[in-house]
Amino acid sequence: MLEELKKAVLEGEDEKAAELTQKALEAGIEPGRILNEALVPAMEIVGKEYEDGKRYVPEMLISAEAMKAAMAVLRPKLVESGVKLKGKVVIGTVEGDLHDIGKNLVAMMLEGAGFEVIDLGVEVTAERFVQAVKEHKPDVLGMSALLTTTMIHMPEVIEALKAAGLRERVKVIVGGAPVTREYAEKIGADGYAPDAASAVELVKQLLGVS
Ligand code: B12
Repeated sequence: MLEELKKAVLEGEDEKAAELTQKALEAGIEPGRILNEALVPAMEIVGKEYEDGKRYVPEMLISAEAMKAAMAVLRPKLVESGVKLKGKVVIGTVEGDLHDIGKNLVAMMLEGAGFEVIDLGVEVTAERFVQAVKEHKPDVLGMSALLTTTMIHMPEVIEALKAAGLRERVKVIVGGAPVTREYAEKIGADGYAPDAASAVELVKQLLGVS
């Protein structure tokens, strides 16, 4: 059943993925096993195939959607069963920016890798990012920007975290098409990743988990 679920995610069959997750739960398979033996490995393959140029963004998105459908069924059970997630990530697209396809992919791949993800959506102001860090106490804060006119809000968020005395409590990572590693360094972020698969690697590396 877990193999079948893995295949459904790989092939981007969202309804089937949700159904199989439900069946697996009904069959008494532990939620943690469903996550770690079907969903996470499927998303690892997706990430690898994307890195190797064997998959493109649309094919990655359909798998991410299937993963999301499965997670919707699994998440409450995971919480109940107290499975220890690898870490908590708050993510959002910065103020003035509506682009969320890449951010959603990053969020879904992180979830697929076993992290808890709190997605603040788009047009997130510095104030809301700071509020979310206070409220959720994440290990990592991720910001996405697709416009050269909105990426300038990233350093503002970092400054706002400093002003609130929260900067040391959270690792800040940034991404989005106009963002570069140099820019990330310049604004004092802890990391940058060019795509969703490497964002997962980056977060693992920053938190020292595998
Ligand atoms: C789709 C799209 C839109 C859609 C967005 C729909 C949505 N829900 O997201 C709509 C139509 C709404 C839109 C609107 C606009 N857009 Co637009 N849009 C695009 C387009 C075609 C694709 C973006 C995309 O989704 N790429 C696919 C994803 C998977 O890639 P990605 O976002 O880069 O994300 C990956 C990485 O960057 C990284 N990543 C992303 N976020 C994060 C975060 C972290 C923490 C990490 C580690 C990594 C990471 O991982 C992701 C996955 O691999 C781009 C062109 C392009 N080729 O980029 C223009 C583009 C970004 N848009 C552009 C513009 C100008 C606009 C508008 C201003 C147009 C207008 N005049 O109205 C508006 C602005 C609206 C606003 N206020 O935000 C310009 C930006 C120019 C610039 N340099 O600033 C671009 C580059 C097009 C162009 N060539 O002119 N757009």
